[in-house]
Amino acid sequence: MKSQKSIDPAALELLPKAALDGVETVWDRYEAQQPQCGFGSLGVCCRHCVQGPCRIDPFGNGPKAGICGASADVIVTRNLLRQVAGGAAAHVDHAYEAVEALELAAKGNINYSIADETKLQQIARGLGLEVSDKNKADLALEVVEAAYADLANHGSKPVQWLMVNAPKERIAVWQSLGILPRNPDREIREAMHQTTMGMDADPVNLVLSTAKQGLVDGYSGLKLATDMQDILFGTPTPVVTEANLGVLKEDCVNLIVHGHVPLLSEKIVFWAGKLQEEAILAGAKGIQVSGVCCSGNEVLMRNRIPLAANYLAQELAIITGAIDAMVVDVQCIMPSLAKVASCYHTELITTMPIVKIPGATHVPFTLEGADDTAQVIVRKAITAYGRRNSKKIHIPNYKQKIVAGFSVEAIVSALSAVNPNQPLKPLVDNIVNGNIFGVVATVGCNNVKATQDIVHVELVKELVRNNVLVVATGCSAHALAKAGFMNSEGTETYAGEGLKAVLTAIGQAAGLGTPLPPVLHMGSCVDNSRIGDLVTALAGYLNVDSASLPVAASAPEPQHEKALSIGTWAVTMGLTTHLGVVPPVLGSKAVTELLTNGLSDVIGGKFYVETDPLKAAQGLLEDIRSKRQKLGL
Ligand code: BF8
Ligand code: SF4
Repeated sequence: MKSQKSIDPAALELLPKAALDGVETVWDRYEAQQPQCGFGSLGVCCRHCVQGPCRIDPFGNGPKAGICGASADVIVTRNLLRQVAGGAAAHVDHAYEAVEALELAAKGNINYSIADETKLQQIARGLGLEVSDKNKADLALEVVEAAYADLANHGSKPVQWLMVNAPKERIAVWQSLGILPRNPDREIREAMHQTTMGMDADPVNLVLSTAKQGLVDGYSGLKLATDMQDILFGTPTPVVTEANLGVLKEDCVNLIVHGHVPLLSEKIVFWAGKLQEEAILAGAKGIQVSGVCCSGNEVLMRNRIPLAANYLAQELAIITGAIDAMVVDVQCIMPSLAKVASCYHTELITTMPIVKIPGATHVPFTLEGADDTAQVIVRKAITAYGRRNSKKIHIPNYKQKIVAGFSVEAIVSALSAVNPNQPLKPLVDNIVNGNIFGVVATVGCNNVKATQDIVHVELVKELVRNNVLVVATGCSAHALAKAGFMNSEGTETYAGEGLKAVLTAIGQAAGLGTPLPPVLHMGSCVDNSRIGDLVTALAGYLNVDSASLPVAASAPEPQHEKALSIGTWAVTMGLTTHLGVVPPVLGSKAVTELLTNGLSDVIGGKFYVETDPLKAAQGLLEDIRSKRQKLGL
């Protein structure tokens, strides 16, 4: 078992407080789970029918098949397909709600505006819609119609959001493999069908269907969600703020937004601004909103809201004793939060019909009543402030300055300062001349099986030292923000000479007066679509397949099914995709071999599993080196 729980100094400072306060954390429960089931860890346990559970003996002495005859290969791939479909379902559901919001906003039925008409027009044009002199509400409705058409497609036409956004060379590969998705809901349903008792027993076929779920995730989940959210709330531009629990303010009402969808958190941010006076009347200096997980990333990118904590520290945020209310929407919300909150004055507020936690206050969120709900929640935080127990408050004094908000549009705009006509040219030229060795996207979660943040930080340290430009999202972005990789000092401290020179030149040309940070924060986990857009743009500019670019992906500490589906999408894009925590597939040698090797001949990308961050960095550098060689660089 790993020795240290976290490398985050704020977390390390709060863990003894948790013990002192008698509060159980994720690390305690992890210990209580030891040893974790070997069958489950290897992926060779099946509960898909009531004859089971069945398990395969990994040592070959006991059963070699489930009661129905399913082999280890079949059980492992069926489980993987279900997990990836689960991740895709979460993202498609998220995207669907954003489409609904845009529809209601365009019809004037809810109090949300269409903030970014330029992005709306760009998306409409991409879909082949006529844009000229349509008012934005009408155009938005046409875009909404196109989005709904994907979700209601009963024919065999591929998902349009994929066809208009994915690299052409990739579409040809996916078509030849027969994995172009038709309708996201239908594909997810089909995956459940394909994996129920007595269905597919061909591991290769099951892996291909898993790849198809990756495409569902990438285009009908991530890309669709980001597109809708940018239209509604604006495309991010660079913002300067701070990260880590030191952003909490002892003399302010501290309100945390946690979860993933910005539909509510945007309103919370707005009303927290409006209701400052009420907080002052209650004796506070004001209201400090800060973010946990991806709701945090969303309001950071667009509203400069500071980041408080990533996934593994969500309980510790409450353990500071300084959180007056934590409002959650969907995904990555530990059910333990209610129990933790009950040890303090913190009001835990659930809002969504599919996320209720006994012990929390449920304030139902609807798009129609969003402003009222947000005010109720902000006022609950103000009221809770009056119940604080000063003896229980301890805010660790750790925070880092960060620059975030790097949408593709923001990156292109910074590069345009160097070359207005061909903004991608300076980036590509520097990749060609070796100043930038390659690009790695680090994404995904914390996982309690790894020391919190260590794989993100140690991997990225080594990559940027070797002149790799890193782009990050999700909890990886939080980890790197806290560790000081998202400010210009980070460039001085960590970047290799070539990378430093490029970041400095772009920073100067863009009028920032300082270098760009070595890690660009591109947003929440659905904003991995932005990374996909960047990769697609680079491939398009160079007129090569994205699989041949010196670009790789990494989920250093993945925990969620969503991280597996995002990783699968990255593999379908042709990228070598590192996982720093072993996924439950090792029970099948054949499947492991297929995922980590064989797949690359078929689809261009593959998974690369390595738990040691330094070795992983070497592996990714090697991968980039060989791609550079093949390009003649
Ligand atoms: O969607 S990185 S722990 S918060 S799943 Fe969850 Fe993983 Fe964090 Fe964001 Ni993404
Ligand atoms: Fe066992 Fe087969 Fe049923 Fe799975 S589907 S539980 S392997 S009998």
